[in-house]
Amino acid sequence: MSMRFQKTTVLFLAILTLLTGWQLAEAQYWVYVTNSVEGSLRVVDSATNQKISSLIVGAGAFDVVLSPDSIRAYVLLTADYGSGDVQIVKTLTNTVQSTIVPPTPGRSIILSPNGQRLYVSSRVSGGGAVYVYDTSTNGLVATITGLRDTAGPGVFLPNGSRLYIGDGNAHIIQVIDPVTNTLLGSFPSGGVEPHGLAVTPTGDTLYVANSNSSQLAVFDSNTQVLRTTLSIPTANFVAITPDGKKAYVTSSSSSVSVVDTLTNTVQQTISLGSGSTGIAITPNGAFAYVAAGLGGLKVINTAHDTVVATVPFDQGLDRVAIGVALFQTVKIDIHPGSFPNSINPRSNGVTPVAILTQGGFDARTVDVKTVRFGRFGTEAAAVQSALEDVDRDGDLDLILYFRTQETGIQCGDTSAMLIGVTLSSQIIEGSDSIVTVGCQ
Ligand SMILES: [Ca+2]
Ligand SMILES: [Ca+2]
Repeated sequence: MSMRFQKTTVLFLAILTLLTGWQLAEAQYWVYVTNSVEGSLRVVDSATNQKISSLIVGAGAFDVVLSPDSIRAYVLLTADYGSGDVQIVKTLTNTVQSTIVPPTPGRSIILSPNGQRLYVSSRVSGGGAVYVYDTSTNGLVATITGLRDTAGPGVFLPNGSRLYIGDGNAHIIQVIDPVTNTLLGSFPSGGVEPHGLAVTPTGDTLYVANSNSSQLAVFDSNTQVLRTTLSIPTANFVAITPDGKKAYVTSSSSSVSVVDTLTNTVQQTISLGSGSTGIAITPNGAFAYVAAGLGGLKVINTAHDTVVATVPFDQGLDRVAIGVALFQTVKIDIHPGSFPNSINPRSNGVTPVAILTQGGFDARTVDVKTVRFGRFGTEAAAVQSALEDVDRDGDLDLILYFRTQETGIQCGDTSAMLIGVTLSSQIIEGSDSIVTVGCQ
């Protein structure tokens, strides 16, 4: 077992333990983007719009959905470019945990709102099928048959009572009962080649992007009656703000259309300079993240509908999903002010570690009794602490002292970790390099 794996596993367990009894502050999000050519799942921190990690999950990495607790990401290696399998990624450790291999290759994935069922749509001889998996066991629990042809992207009603899946060849939306896992019927998609689907948070309205006829169709989601259609060039995907007031529609042309969901009219078009596919909106409604092909990941501020940032990528992006960041990375300094950070694992003394106030993080907000420091960030509790301006930049930092014998640090270790919780229940994590001495 590698050191890195041990560390991440222990960190994961430690944070799961910390999660019990603490509510997470929802200030920071992680934005997941896929790239089918590179076969990667990349993570961007919404607080800084910087790339924080990358994981190769396999060729054809396409659809990405997150579990409601943000602990797992499901990535489909779409049958068009890859194996059609689903990779299950543990988000805290950024590792592939397991793989679902559907009986026939997957073409889209949809997670039930409670996260308990994963639906994998597929093409089978003579039609389409949807495989239903129990996410606690990753076992196949049902196969829904009788679909017309290509089972395309889908969406659940927020209460989980219906699943709609588009069929881009027959131009229909198929209606599935997720309780009995049976196909109830279908209705015309309101245009040609339905692609992205979205439902308002109240569950009243279903939006269908018909890409080939450049139409956004608006349905009453309960009666499936077509209310109206809007003209949107090569409409691709739709995302709706958490307050239900606006729908953002991506397009193979170079703009995103903003639809007022009350009047169902296009309020604004935002120019991106390149075509766009996947889109997701942060849970607080503040930003829309758009996969804009080779133009990178575009960040739209939803208050004034302008592009406020671009995260560049070497390869074109395909899909976007957004989850709550499970911890915030903070800057720590072992042996403040000195470098390298020498630690003698046999010492009976204490090791000072500073948590620095910087980049919008205030070290005074750390709940000292929750902090642990050592090999995995789970070991030593502080025996003493103080607020001091350790780095002399004019603000107070937190300095903590740990008994070196309690840190679990071993000869040859090259880094140590600190994990804690703030008074507002945000989990923080920081690491710094070390050099072990006195080991001969
Ligand atoms: Ca230092
Ligand atoms: Ca300071």
